[in-house]
Amino acid sequence: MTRFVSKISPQLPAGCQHLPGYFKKSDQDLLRTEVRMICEAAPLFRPTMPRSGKPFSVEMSNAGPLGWVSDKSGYRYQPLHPVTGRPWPPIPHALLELWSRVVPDAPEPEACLINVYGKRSKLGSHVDKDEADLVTPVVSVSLGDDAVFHIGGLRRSDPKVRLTLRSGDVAILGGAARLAYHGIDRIISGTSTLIGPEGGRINVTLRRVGQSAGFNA
Ligand code: MD3
Ligand code: FE
Repeated sequence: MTRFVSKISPQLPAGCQHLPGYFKKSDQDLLRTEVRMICEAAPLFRPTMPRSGKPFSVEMSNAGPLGWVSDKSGYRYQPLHPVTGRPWPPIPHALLELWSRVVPDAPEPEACLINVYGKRSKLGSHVDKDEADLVTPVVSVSLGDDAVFHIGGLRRSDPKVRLTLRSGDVAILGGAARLAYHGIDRIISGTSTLIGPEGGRINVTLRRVGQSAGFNA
């Protein structure tokens, strides 16, 4: 007698959409170049944790009217680079076009956060809640090495699903998933040379911040 042992295929939470291979290689090359140009105008900085001052393992920069920063006094969005004091460069056209295609009804993004991961970088489980607008989806683009991403529910203790984000993938985080705990467990080094011979990963997120960019210590 045959027993049907069905393997439960991991279901993404409602509102979380993964679009594998959205960008072809030539688009990925263009986006990597755009990110390099942003980082020349707005150099990468290493954020630190509020209170503890512990440095992140990820380096960051931003484009757009507002950029996300974190230091001992808290997480916030601000119009000026924390080191150079200059405004952030504009969001590249290719990313504004992505936004208008995948979230056509949303108002334009105000922040484009660039996360740069080395082989050992990770991003602990967190909720993105520094925006006044917690309804408009967040749109993410992955470039370079594969990453193991996890997403759970509204509570840190909720069960998590894991998926691999690969170069060229887009993720749209809206609906209930907008306030879900998520993070990057690890980078799978040696899976891409898009960023350079040493590998590495870049993630770009487009966000609506909304009025009264909050101050959340
Ligand atoms: C789920 N970045 O910058 S992108 C972040 O790969 C962040 O660098 C990760 O989490 C990265 O805050 C994950 C996918 C992502 C982005 C925003 C989300 C997932 C999200 C917001 C709400 C829920
Ligand atoms: Fe996040």
